Amino acid sequence: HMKGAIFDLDGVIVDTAKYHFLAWRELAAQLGFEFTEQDNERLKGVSRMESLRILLEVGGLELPEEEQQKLAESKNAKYVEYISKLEQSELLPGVREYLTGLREQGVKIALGSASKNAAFILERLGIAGLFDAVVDGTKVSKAKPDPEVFLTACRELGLAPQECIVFEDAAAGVAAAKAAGTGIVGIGRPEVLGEADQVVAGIFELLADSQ
Ligand code: B16
Ligand code: MG
Repeated sequence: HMKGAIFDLDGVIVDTAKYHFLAWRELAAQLGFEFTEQDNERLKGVSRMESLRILLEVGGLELPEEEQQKLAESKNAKYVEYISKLEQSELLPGVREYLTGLREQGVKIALGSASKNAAFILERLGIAGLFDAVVDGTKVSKAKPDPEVFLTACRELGLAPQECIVFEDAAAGVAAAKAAGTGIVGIGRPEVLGEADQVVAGIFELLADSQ
C-alpha cells in the first residue's frame, strides 16, 4: 500500500530534456563542436556539472575547473531563458489528474529531482501546490544513482522508503530508488528501466488503475 509517491521531474512530469538539449547544443557550438540529440540521451537524470563533463568528453576538450564553472553557468542562463517560457500545457499527459487523485486518497507527494531549477519549473507549470515536499539539486549533494535524493524525500514526507513509490524515467534514477529501498515505477522503455517493479509509457497509463 503506497503512502508516499516521489516523482522525478524531467521526463516524468515535463519534457525539459528538450530545453536542456537546446542549451547544451548552443554551448557546444560556441566551443566549436556538434552535440546531437543522441549525445543528449547521456545527460538525462545526470547533474549539471556531470552533464558538462560528458559534453566536454564528446567534444574532446579538457578545461580547467574554473572555466568549467563558467560554462555551466552560461548553459544554465540559456536554459533558464527557455524554461521561463514554459507553459502549463507542457505538463505531460495525465500528470495533474494523477497527482490530484493521489492527494484525494491521502497519499503524500514529493519531488525527487537532480535539477536546481525544479521549484521554478513547478511554479511555471502551476503544480507547486500539489507537493508536500520538494527535494531537488539545491538540497542534495550526491547525484543519482546515489539514493540521497529519494531518502531525503522519504524523510521529509515522514515515511519509510518501503512505504513510498518512486516514479522515474532514467536508469540512474531507477538505480537510486533501488538503493533507497522504495518501490519503483519506470516511465519509458523497459529496455532502459529493467530494474523497475513496473514500467509504463507515461503517467497517463496509471490513471485507470487509480480511479
Ligand atoms: P539543472 P531530473 C535532471 O532532472 C535532468 O534530467 C538532467 O538532464 C539535468 O542535467 C539535471 O536535472 C540538472 O538540472 O541544470 O536544472 O540543475 O530528471 O532529475 O528531474
Ligand atoms: Mg528524469
